[in-house]
Amino acid sequence: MSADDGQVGLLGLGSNVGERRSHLQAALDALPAVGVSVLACSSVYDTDPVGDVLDQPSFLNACVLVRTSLEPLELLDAVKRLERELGRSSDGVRHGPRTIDIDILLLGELELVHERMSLPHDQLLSRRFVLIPALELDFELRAPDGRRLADALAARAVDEGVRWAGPPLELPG
Ligand code: PH2
Ligand code: MG
Ligand code: MG
Repeated sequence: MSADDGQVGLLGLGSNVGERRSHLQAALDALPAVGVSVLACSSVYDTDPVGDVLDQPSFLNACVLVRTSLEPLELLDAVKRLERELGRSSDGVRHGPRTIDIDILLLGELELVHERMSLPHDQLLSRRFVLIPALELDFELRAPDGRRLADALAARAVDEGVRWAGPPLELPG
């Protein structure tokens, strides 16, 4: 099976510890070796922390369009392995600081509720740090139920700061 098979997915990358942009780049660079082709990457954004832990450094976030033949749980295992290899400790606070976070936001039109993951990602439509880079990649993106990401962004209060912080990461060779 060639790398052109499979389906298009959307990943979210985040880091708020150390050399944040280097951690995002290292994650992108590691994807092809685990069966995930990188099609495009958004600009990088500096974003205010959201969620349960607000008192932590700001994040760099980006979104990545990928193509993969991996099944959802295989893809989850692959990104969790990469997170560990890139230095993320497994004992961190939920929603707390992390060297690298790789989230599976969309995988084709799949809808899945599993104890280990949901597709689409349950925060896909509610976080500006996801919607803004995702829409930069494709303004027509929709959730599998047809809801437009652009409409979700328009409906959100401009309360979470999201600031352009640099050009797209380099696509892996
Ligand atoms: N990730 C979280 C919790 N909060 N906030 C921002 N701005 N960016 C993130 O990537 C992020 C977060 C848990 O994964
Ligand atoms: Mg996350
Ligand atoms: Mg995660």
